[in-house]
Amino acid sequence: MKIIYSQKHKLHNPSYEVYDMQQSPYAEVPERIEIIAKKLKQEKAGEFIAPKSFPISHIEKVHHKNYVEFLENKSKSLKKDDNFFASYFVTDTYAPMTKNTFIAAKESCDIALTGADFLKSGEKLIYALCRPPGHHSGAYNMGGYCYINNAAVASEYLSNSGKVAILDIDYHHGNGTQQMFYDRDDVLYISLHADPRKKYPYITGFKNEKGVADGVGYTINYPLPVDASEALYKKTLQASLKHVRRFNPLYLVISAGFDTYIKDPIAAFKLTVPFYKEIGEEIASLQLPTLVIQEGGYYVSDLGEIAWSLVKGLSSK
Ligand code: SP5
Ligand code: ZN
Repeated sequence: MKIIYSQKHKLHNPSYEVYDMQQSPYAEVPERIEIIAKKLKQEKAGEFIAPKSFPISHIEKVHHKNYVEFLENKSKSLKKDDNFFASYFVTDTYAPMTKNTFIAAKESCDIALTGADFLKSGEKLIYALCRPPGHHSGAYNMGGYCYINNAAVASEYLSNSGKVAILDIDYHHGNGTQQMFYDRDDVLYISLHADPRKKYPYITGFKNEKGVADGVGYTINYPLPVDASEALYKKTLQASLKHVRRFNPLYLVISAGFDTYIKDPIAAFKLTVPFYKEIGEEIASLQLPTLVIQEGGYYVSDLGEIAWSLVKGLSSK
């Protein structure tokens, strides 16, 4: 396995998020990636590789140019320690911008693209240690700790070689990713997530969202009870993998969120550390070249163990 990693994510470290006019500590902290990197290094899980820099044009295939320019220019115009909450090109109060937000988000996306390049050259398993995460960022918006949709940019890049399936196992629906591929039949988007009537992003991720035009049938949503058990999760995962098999993609992209963990502070699924190995084994049984993209997961001290458990499963075939 190759692990794509950079230190630059540390430059993005907002001081707070906002909910109902109340400030609370920012859950999406730099230690998240550091603890995963440390564990994977300790376990000799794979070779660590620094990202290459890709042209912005890759990003602008899924994000609108006006949005990307706003993100870059606004971010760079901020002063050190500013936390700026945009009022346009944004969907919620969970994505403050700071001076280095664009630099970190661009690097995070380069990590995903570097991983995608390795798949194109024949590697079978890549772990892209992306931070900030991406799946809530749409063509025109930041939101939910996300600024550039790493999984979507990488999938779009991979899709010029053949069909791509995206399996989103973050606790939250990947509204940005869904939107970007909603009318396409060459990129399958499947998501398992908490019931949006109760959990963020609240307005997308329902069963009846199945795609539009050519894309009908190529978006599949599995909303689950907010406190779903491992048994239910496993059954649902197996159902979703059947769709991946039938689609027969050239590449698989996993939006890997660890906020499905039983101790996650903002979520309530009941998944335990050993269960991530089972998730990995199920995914590995597809025998597809696989790019793992880091998304959420906020119980920081256990993220390394979770990632290592998943990797053991993914490496099992
Ligand atoms: C990538 C990812 O996992 N993004 C998740 C964004 C969801 N944010 C919702 C957080 C809700 C926390 N509620 C705080 C209430 C404080 N009183
Ligand atoms: Zn999440």
